[in-house]
Amino acid sequence: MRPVTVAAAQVGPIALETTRSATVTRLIGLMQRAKARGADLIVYPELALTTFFPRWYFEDEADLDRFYERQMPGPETRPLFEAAGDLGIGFSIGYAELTADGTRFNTAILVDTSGAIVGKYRKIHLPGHREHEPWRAFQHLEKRYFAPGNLGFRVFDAFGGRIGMAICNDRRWPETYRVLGLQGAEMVLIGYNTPIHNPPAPEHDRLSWHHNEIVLQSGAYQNATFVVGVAKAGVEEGVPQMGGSLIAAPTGETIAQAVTEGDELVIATCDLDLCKSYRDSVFAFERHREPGAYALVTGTKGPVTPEEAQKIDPALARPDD
Ligand code: ING
Repeated sequence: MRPVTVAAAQVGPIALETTRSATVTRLIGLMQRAKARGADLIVYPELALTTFFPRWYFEDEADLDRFYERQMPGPETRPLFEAAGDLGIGFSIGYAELTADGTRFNTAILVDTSGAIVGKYRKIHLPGHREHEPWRAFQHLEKRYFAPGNLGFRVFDAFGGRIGMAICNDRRWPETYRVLGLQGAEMVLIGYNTPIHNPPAPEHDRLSWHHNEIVLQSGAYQNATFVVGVAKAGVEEGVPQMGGSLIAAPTGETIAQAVTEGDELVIATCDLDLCKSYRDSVFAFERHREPGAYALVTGTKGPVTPEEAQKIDPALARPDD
């Protein structure tokens, strides 16, 4: 048995004018409650220190700087690290990162019970658009405000197991989980900010919770890992964002789930040894995968014609005699 008690700390709306220190105080409150309920690790959402600012177009880039962290921990976030060290609990948190060379990333870190940063991830799948699109009820300018992550999908040995991280839109792409699964991930932590309305495809809106659940469950099952999905939820600056935070087991089942759209702890004790039941049988990658048949998966970004596909994977041109 290798139990890890994890708390998905769903966070309700954060207003534009809310100060970082007020938000950090709120996050520490959730941390204290999680510890009191036996959590070893608390997982906060994507961009958990500020409002989800990609919903607005900022003409003057100088107006963006206020949303990014230059240091982690910095003066306003250090109390979170100190609280974690005092309580003896680890945490993961998403935030907007501004690097010394001026690059902007949508980032998440993993901090162990000693308060040391033991993992960092920069969001690779950036959804939305780059240019201001006034027709939209609200913007989703992640392609404008962040660079694609440059650290790959990594795993980190901590909390007695192997932890992976991803952020929001990453959870919709099976490649995310497979790259982590191929490194032996046993628990994948994924914070998200998901507007319920998607202006280019309003017909999807009613399915927001369904899509969230199937991608987290399938990522867990198909890669023999626990998956912890954590929302920034509620109506934030007029934009409804879904909750639906949940913990999925390697069985593919949801084992704990949020029932509100506000601050809520979703807690489960996860025995990481449960991963073995799937990792050593139906998803014994080394026995059952056939990478020779997957050339198109990394051979092209978008769809290709059958002729182009045959150039990438000659097997597709073989006579089916
Ligand atoms: N948010 C959304 C997500 O992938 C989105 C973007 C919204 C995609 C609605 C599809 C439908 O959950 C972020 N921040 O990636």
